[in-house]
Amino acid sequence: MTNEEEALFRLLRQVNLTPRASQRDMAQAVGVSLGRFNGLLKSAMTSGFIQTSDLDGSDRRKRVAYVLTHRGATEQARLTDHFLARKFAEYDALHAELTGTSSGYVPPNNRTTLMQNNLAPIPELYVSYDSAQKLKVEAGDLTSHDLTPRQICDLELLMNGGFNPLKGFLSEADYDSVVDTMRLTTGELWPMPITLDVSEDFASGLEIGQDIALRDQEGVILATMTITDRWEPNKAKEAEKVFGADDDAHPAVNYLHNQAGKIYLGGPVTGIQQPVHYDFRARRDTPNELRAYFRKMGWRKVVAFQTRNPLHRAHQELTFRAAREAQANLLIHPVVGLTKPGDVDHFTRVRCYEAVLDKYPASTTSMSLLNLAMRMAGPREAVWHGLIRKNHGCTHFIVGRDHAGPGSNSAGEDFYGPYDAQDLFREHQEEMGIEMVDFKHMVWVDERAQYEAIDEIEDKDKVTILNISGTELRRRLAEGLEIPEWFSFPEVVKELRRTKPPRSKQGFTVFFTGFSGSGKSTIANALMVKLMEMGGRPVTLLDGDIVRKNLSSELGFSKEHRDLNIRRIGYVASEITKNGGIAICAPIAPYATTRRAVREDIESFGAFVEVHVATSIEECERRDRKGLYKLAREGKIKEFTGISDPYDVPVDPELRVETENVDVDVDVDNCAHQVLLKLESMGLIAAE
Ligand code: PPS
Repeated sequence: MTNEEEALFRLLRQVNLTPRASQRDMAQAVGVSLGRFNGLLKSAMTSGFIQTSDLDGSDRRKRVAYVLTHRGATEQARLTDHFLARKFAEYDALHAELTGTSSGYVPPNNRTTLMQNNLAPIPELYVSYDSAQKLKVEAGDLTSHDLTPRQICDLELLMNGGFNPLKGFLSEADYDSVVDTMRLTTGELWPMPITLDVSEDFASGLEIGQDIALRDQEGVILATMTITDRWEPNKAKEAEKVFGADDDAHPAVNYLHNQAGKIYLGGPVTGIQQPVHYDFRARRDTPNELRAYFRKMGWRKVVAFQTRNPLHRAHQELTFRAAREAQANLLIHPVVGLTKPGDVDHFTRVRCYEAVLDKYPASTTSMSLLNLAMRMAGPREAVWHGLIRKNHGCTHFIVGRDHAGPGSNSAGEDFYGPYDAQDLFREHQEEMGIEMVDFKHMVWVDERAQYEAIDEIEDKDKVTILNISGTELRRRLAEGLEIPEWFSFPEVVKELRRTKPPRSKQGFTVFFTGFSGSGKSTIANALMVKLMEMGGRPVTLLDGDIVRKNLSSELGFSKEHRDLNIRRIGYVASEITKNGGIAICAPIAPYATTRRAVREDIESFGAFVEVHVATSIEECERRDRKGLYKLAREGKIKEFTGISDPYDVPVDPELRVETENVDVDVDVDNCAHQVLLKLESMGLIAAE
């Protein structure tokens, strides 16, 4: 770092800290004469790092404040790295002089090649409180982008240094490089594209060089971003390279194709404030807060355990063992941002984690919540998780079998090999500066009443080895069956039972789909009455026609409007399901992707039972109960499903009710009964 750079660093830092101070005070704080200070200030303003703004009239003496521009904030972050590097080098030299050995400190700009000290602060993208107040007011006039839940998670980790060395959403060149080589254009390892996807409409109104405000879902401005890049990505290529296959069965690929906007924006981010979390505040830590905690506790080595599931006894055993083997402390670092659709909600999980935390020896273990949006990208995800944990001050990371695996692809095979994640991590761990700890498969040995690693048991044929798989646990919970004490802690089981009562007491959604006139409404009505007769749970019918009179009265039948209509029905059904009721939906719902999105929304709260009322278009037209088919044929109704608009036949519905050659009005009881039998076989209804 040259003297010029150091002076600029001190100036930017001071302006960020005390934007309202007088020039004299600032010059003193920077440690230069007023004349030199003026020179520095002028040059920083010419370079676009600092700008002035009028203060309100109440303060008569000081009429301007100096604030960092977005460029200035980025430059400050860059110089901070350089400055720290120099200080570390000086410290190291002093340490060596005093002790004859190196201190182990490694300058930040070398940290991808050597083990990094985990306790030093890392750069964040936030500006000072004063600058933030000002920026926030100015950002009110900027074009705004309302962040999606996933983008909020990404932004939080960008701003707090969790995604260090990223300084914003990836530029096109960095994106290409990350997708192709897992590296930024600087050569630094970074496996996951962190991109800001927006709609074509929004992107077309922007210019390169423009600043935009990034808002959360309530409209609070969290950051600003200078747009340096705007491009249309090749999503199929991204899917292949990053997730291993362009297959919608992968949750992140599905997100990429069906939820993410068409255009990506790239550029540096200036952080104004952290996203607000009302839940478990005391359990959320930024990387620097965790580093400070480890410093304070004297934890030099820390093993992180990533999880998106509740912890049971085997997890407690394996995590503690891993920490003992590495002679380190343990950080339980669960993801509470976005995980795999269908996972146990994070409120329940955190209550479970807190119960398990008491089972570790005092002061050996801590827990912190990570607001990460997972991608389930297996090997790349493991490396990404490792870098994030390194940024959070951890030195070791537990990687298990099939780490962050997304399940099966559309051919029913696993996306990744069971040890691909471990292999990729091992290949890069030295460069990453965080060491992998193997995940041992722990099983209960009944005779010895203890957990042991399966590959260490020598008398396997003489002892009784017990284990309960995740699927089996879910089955037992769903059916209200016993969960033995050797498997989990009573407090954990109690929590899980509290939020996941047996299926016959949970809410669920029956989603009928089929052509107009197929008999959906008739069967749905009969089913509603039968379920109401049984009692126990409130039942709501969201019939296509009725919804269109109330909830969606302003909508037509374009693809966009139909999607909106179905998403609304899905939203209401998910709320009903979440609150323990039964929602029966009966729209046409012609698009498979929309039905799938609704399924995902609902499955986080309860079962989604898709029923295809499979009456052919010819039969529906022959019946033409409402006279609409005739009008559609005459061209008097446009975009009519099956006549002049598409219908994606459900490929794999829970139930297909054949109503061809059946008079639904007469046979409705039988049709509704088929649905009841299906519900019974899924455990959703049961005799008291
Ligand atoms: S969608 O596609 O799911 O949003 O449709 P939905 O809300 O179920 O509405 C379908 C009912 O609206 C009447 N209708 C039409 N259907 C299909 N295409 C066009 N263009 C159209 N215009 C009006 C029709 O009566 C449907 O009622 P059902 O109960 O399905 O017979």
